[in-house]
Amino acid sequence: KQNRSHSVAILGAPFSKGQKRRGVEHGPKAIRDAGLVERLSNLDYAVHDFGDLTFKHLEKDEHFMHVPFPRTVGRANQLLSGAVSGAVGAGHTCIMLGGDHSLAIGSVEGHAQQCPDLCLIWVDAHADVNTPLTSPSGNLHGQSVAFLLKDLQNKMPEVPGFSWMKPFLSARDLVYIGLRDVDPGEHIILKTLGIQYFSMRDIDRMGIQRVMEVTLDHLLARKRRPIHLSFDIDAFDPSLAPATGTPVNGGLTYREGIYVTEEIHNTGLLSVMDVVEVNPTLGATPEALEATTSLAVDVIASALGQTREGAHIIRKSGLLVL
Ligand code: 6HN
Ligand code: MN
Ligand code: MN
Ligand code: MN
Repeated sequence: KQNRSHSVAILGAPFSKGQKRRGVEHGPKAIRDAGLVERLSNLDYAVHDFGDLTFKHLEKDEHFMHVPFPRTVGRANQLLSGAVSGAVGAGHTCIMLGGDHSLAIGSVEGHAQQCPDLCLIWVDAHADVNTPLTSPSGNLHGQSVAFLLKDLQNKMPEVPGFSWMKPFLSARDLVYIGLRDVDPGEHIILKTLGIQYFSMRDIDRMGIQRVMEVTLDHLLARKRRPIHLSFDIDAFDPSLAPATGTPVNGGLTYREGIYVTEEIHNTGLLSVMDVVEVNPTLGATPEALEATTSLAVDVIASALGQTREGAHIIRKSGLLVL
């Protein structure tokens, strides 16, 4: 069950133009500084840190409707898509460090180039499934899923910067966990497409154990297939992850969040994980920032097999050294 034969690729994506608050582009450095590589090396992975991608801000990038920086966001995601596809193609389990959540467009798209049958678990306070027409803010980090879903194709205008991709994901290949701030247009989409989601109310009602059972059954019962886990740090309660741009009260506890990643690890199917929306400039104190970044490292380590019960590796000889 332990998937330790795989090597892990870390891809930094210092990008913030999918929303209006600066600072989230420093997420990759902050998460690395919290000790990510060392923690994963301690789990006995070969860790390949590919460093940060270099994103260009395009000079001429007029709003599309009320959506800012469409070409800059589109281009960044095109670049990221290639990088994720390359890392997965080379046999790595890929950890993408954001950056804002618009980056999931390129991350999931690149993953799908290698694994067309992937399924997507979206852990977030938000559904990020607005279209440019339903979006109250215009921000592309609240629209990522709408770019991925085949089922929304005829509801999506042609956004400049995104002609390099086509939607490929079916609504039944997606499950949300942690929702508690869903816009009216998003709620219509969730309901009309019949998307499986677990709001914080559902977690209160069912418990996180049952939520994960139904989630994994929904996605994997017919066929075992690669999992893309897109983890927005704002899924956690703001008391645990304060350094983020759109905090919403009443989020996941530490134990609920870690249970989600433990269960995903136990499938042996995690293929790509995004960790996004860590904004180091929004930590009110150094402690608030440290809490957020060390939580990000904890969920990554847990998704890659760090256990709470402890573990041991049986060496060649098969003998335990006591
Ligand atoms: N995120 N639903 C709001 C919007 O602007 O569309 C918030 C989106 C937040 C996005 O946290 O990744
Ligand atoms: Mn999000
Ligand atoms: Mn969010
Ligand atoms: Mn809102």
